Amino acid sequence: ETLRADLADALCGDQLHLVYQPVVDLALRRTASVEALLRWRHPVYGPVSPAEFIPLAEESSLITDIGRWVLTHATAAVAALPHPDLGVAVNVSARHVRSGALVDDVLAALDASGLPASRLVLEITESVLLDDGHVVADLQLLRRLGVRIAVDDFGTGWSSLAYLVGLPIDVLKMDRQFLADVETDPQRRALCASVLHLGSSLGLAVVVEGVETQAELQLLRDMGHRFIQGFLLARPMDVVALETQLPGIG
Ligand code: G
Ligand code: G
Ligand code: MN
Ligand code: NA
Repeated sequence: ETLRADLADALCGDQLHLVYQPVVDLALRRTASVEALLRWRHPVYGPVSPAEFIPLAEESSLITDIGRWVLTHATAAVAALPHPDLGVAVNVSARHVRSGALVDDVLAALDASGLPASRLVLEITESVLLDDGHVVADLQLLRRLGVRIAVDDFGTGWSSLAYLVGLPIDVLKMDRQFLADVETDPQRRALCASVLHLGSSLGLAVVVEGVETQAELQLLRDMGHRFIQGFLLARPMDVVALETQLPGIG
């Protein structure tokens, strides 16, 4: 496909950039971290969504090059901000984790940027954790260095919940589908509360994704919930806005 060939060019040129969406800590009333989200301005087609081009990149080792680019740029951008405690989360594709290159790529990005490992979060999807081989060992190594591991889109995949226990993870990002109808449907609300409870009782931080309405926010507050991300609080923003427009900080 032509789009895939164009993507290789995009990496060399200046067509890729990152935007950053705040994750807000309701207890401390401030932004705890930002999630780096990749954007591609195609010279002919204009903006192309990562939902479209990441799967193309995943068909080849191009995804590893892209992942390395994102790690390098996101850590450098956040290290340069006047916010010494702000974390940054980077989405890592399954293929990049499985390639075996992730540990070296993360260490290189931390080294080049000077960002402390404790400020970096790697977002992986739950299926990656079911792998045999080096994946779990690599994630364990990164965690020992202080990097945090988050399970993205939690609850949309797979399998049993039992896999959560004993795996090298720190954060659950609850998929926004768990917010559907929580305001009106007591069963949906109970399901959402159960997921939050499960995470916290396992000692994990839980981030609720996709908070769009004041009613959802109030419900989460009433449940005593702490970390949220969503258009209601902040849209993904460019690196310049990060300096001055973070909820509770800028
Ligand atoms: O930001 P947006 O909603 O357009 O993202 C769409 C999808 O693309 C999401 O699943 C998101 O996790 C993924 N995505 C965004 N940025 C990156 C990235 O830098 N690397 C990877 N692997 N996926 C990304
Ligand atoms: O798969 P992942 O969780 O990485 O995807 C993150 C994507 O979710 C980002 O591309 C971001 O644009 C999108 N997103 C963030 N907040 C909201 C929200 O409140 N509503 C919706 N519909 N999408 C959101
Ligand atoms: Mn994510
Ligand atoms: Na997600």
